[in-house]
Amino acid sequence: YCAVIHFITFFGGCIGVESSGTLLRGNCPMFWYSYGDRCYKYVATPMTWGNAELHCVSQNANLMLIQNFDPAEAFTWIGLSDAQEEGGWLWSDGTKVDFQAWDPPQPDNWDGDENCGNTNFGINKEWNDFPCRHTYSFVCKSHK
Ligand SMILES: [Ca+2]
Ligand SMILES: [Ca+2]
Repeated sequence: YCAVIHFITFFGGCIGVESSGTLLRGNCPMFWYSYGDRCYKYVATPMTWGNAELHCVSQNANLMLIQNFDPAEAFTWIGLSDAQEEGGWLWSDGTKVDFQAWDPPQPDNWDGDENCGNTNFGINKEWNDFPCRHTYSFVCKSHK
């Protein structure tokens, strides 16, 4: 969990650094940010959860897995879905869900129609389940 906080701090720093034109991108493609053994890209264009994941997959990536990541602190899709089995939350890259940060009483599957996860919800900027067809910004994550 600490690593997540460090990443947010790091990424915030990156944005400031990039505006001055000296960002070191490591081995990541242009417009991607390097952290550890991964590359990250923030996509401001709002898309449905499915289109967001497809956008990431088309670039050999997946939707971001972490809590609380967005320079604008707006609702942001994360790679979390229970579309396969109600209540059976999975990360889109196949990783086991061993850390969760739902904003209680979420996930509530409101109206039986909420199968995708977003972050920056509620006062603690945690997770909510929401209809997948809604469009939010998102972050892609890839291996180097
Ligand atoms: Ca659901
Ligand atoms: Ca919900």
